[in-house]
Amino acid sequence: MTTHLGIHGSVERIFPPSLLRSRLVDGDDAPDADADLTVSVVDDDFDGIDALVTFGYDPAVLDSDVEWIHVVRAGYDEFPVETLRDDGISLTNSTGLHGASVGETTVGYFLQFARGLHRYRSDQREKEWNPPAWDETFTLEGETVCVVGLGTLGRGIARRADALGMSVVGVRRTPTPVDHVETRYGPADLHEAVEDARFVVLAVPLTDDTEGMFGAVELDAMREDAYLVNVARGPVADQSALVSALRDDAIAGAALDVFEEEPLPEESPLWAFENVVVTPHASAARSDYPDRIAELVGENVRRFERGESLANQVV
Ligand code: NDP
Ligand code: 7N6
Repeated sequence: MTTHLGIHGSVERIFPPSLLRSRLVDGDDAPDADADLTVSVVDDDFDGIDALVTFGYDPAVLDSDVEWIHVVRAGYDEFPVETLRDDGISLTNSTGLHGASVGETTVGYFLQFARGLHRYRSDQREKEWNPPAWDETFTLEGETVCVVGLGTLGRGIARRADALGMSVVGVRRTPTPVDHVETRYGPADLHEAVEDARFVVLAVPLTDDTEGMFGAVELDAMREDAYLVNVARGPVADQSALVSALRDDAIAGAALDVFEEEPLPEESPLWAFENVVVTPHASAARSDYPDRIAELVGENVRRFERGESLANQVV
């Protein structure tokens, strides 16, 4: 069987598509079997393409012969899952790759706030020597984090927070225990889950159930000295409710990697808060990302050619 794999130009948002092409054609992850694989970088012409690796969704796939789409992200909220199902197009995602990167970035946010590092960096720019007030710093050890969503991201965060001596509680739908998480709450008990935490981390996919799940009421349930971290998707939190909570000092601060609109518009009030750390949807970035995608896609090409079920299959 010959598979014509297209790598969509939108992948460039994360890494050069040609890098993935060379890894799939010549690298260790090149499907070996009796595969006859051709790989090309494509834009909007899917003529002759059987499988597409992409960052974004292009409706032109519906008028093509593409049978399988792989999205190079864990989040597939921009993809019309039901339409793809109806059209018999398989969709796979890249969950499983981001536990270490997002886990490390998230404990980095915690450390920044606890030890005041974000302030010293700003002071350095102004050449100002400002030691902290006696009551401005704290240690993570002994503090509690509530991780909302306990999949790849949530577990990566929980493991690292536990290693720093923090207590970890978490929220997921499934009532089974998770390593490094002392107490699991269901989504209906979100308020109770967050009320004792010094940090609340959003790590759920964007779905009908999670859109706006963290709004004014949930922010109000947080401690006044607590920080919100969003590494999920912007619309999971109500951004204007968050700005109000920050203006009213109802919470201590926030670290935000994702926003309702990206890039974050210049006029957003979020840029100006000293106690808000803005990162440009960068928490999962790592230079070996193309290798990890090649591993996943290479394995799925082997399965695709054998007619087996695909890894990370959404539909
Ligand atoms: P997973 O599928 O591995 O985990 C999702 C978790 O969310 C599961 O524990 C699931 O619960 C839980 N969940 C889903 N719906 C609800 C709900 N209504 N209430 C409570 N918990 C819920 O996904 P990943 O960890 O790989 O990724 C999660 C999301 O994070 C992605 O969809 C993406 O949007 C975002 N992301 C952002 C990145 C970034 O760069 N900032 C990088 C990677 C991902 P259960 O275990 O019960 O099924
Ligand atoms: C880029 C990851 C996801 O959903 O939003 C992230 O996986 C992007 C490295």
